Amino acid sequence: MDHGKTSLIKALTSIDTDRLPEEKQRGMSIDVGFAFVDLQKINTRVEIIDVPGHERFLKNAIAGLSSAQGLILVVDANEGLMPQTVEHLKLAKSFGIEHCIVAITKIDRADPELIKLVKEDVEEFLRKENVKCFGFYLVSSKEGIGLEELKEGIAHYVESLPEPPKDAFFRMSVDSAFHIRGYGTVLRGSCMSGIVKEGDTLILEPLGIQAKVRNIQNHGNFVKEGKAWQRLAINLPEIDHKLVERGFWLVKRGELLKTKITLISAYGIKPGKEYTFFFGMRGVSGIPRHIHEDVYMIRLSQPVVCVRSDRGAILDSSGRFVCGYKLLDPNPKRLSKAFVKKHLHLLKEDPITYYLLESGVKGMSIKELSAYFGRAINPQHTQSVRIGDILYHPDILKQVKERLLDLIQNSKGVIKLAEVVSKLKITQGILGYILKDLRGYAVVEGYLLDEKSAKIEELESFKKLMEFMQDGIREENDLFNFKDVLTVAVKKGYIHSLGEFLYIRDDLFKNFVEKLKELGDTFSLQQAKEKLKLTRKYLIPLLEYMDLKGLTQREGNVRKFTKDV
Ligand SMILES: Nc1nc2c(ncn2[C@@H]2O[C@H](COP(=O)(O)OP(=O)(O)OP(=O)(O)O)[C@@H](O)[C@H]2O)c(=O)[nH]1
Ligand SMILES: [Mg+2]
Repeated sequence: MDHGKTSLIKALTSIDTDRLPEEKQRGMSIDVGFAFVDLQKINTRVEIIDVPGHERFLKNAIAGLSSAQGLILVVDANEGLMPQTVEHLKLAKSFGIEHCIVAITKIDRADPELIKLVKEDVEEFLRKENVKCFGFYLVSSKEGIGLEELKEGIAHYVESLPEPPKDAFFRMSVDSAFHIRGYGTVLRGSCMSGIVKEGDTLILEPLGIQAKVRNIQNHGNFVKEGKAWQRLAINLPEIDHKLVERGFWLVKRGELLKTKITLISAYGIKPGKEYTFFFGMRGVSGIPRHIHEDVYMIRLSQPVVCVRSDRGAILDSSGRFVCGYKLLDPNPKRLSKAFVKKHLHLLKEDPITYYLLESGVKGMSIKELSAYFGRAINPQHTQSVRIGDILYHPDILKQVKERLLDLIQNSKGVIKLAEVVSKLKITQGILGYILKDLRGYAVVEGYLLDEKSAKIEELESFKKLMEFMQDGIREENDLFNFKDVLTVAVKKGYIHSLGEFLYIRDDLFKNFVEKLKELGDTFSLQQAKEKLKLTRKYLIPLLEYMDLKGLTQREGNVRKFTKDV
């Protein structure tokens, strides 16, 4: 507090971020302020956020820090590190910033020895906090000392930071809304990820209000599109500005999810106590339930928009900073401690696999999985089985298959498919996938049969097939309607497949054999033809089938019976 943040931003950008009359009156920042500097050298506009130093306005400081990508730690050369400096750094860290540059201010009235000591102090503090420092700059906003060097330092710092991810969905953290005559409602905020264009349809969450983007500004200039890490003012005439609260989100329809239960990793919170969890600029109260080690399940009092790997600050009920959190699961589907504990390693190291396991037989659509991460997930980069647009964990499908086999065995080898679907709570898609390479089973009349053990005699189609075949040998073409039951009937010995696409009932076959036996031990083709009154088309395959079965043996022009049937 009072270390010269607002003065420094003004000296760097010519923008006074203390705009409120009360801020002027009291000579201190109360709310977060926004400025920018265009750094020609790196051809980049750098957004600069001023945060209030007074601890009473911690939530406003959080609003600023939550959307920052880097940090200029401002330390008064005469005062050195103060509790608020420490707290701001920890807050920034809780939002995932683990680097900074340091500006030591008011050097116009500090003695060089003191400056040296302060610098050493800060260095040690940053080392202890594991925060990488990109440089120290000694400045005086009053005298205009060191400002160019600081700008150079900022340019170098900004260039060292990663670019915003290109495939991330649009998400803006809204900090204020107002009405402008002739334009209507404008929502102002920080674009956290993605791109927004004129004409886009956006949703204001958590209210779920839809509105069309009329135009977009960045610091007073109209822009065709707004992108990650920019300050944006978006003209959305359809929204009533009075409904908007700080921390609301602007998103695109169907891309991100809204949730009230999350899994987080945090060190320093107590289960059962109430805390305020910051999701971007929005603080929502919630109660943690301890799961295992650093993992907690949080039930929030209001829905939030969040994605895997989001970070944020946690305050206690009296508004003091406690620690940061890292979001592990934006929408846990399995709330049992045992499940989370068992798969903790996956939850932390291989979240896609975890989410797929968690989704069980319901699986996850590609869209849903993408929402968990806030970016488009390519299903080919996941170890999953894709059925239609739904992804499943391979183990889940294996389990379903095992349970399916159990079901069939427990119901004497025959089970209705509809029953399988409802008992296992699976889709037709999964059933189809499993049946596709299930050997030794057949689907007949909507029943799934174990070809070995199933009793098929009661099936209507079996009865019809046997009736249809009572008069003699049949061709496969005529049996098309009985395809499924035919396979099982053949396997179970009710029907013989003679080859050449011909089929015969077992009793008729035996009958033919008996008749041929009446001809003696040997018989010729002609004798067989006359005895059985069959055309050559049917007779030859029948006799060859008998050879194949070992009933007869061909010797020149005659056949000999080898053994009794
Ligand atoms: N001598 C001197 N005074 C300065 C300098 N920078 C800021 N000040 C004075 O220090 C006081 C606090 O400056 P601010 O810029 O308001 O400090 P701040 O860090 O924004 O304070 P909070 O917003 O309350 O946290 C003001 O009276 C400034 O005039 C400087 O470089 N030299
Ligand atoms: Mg200030």
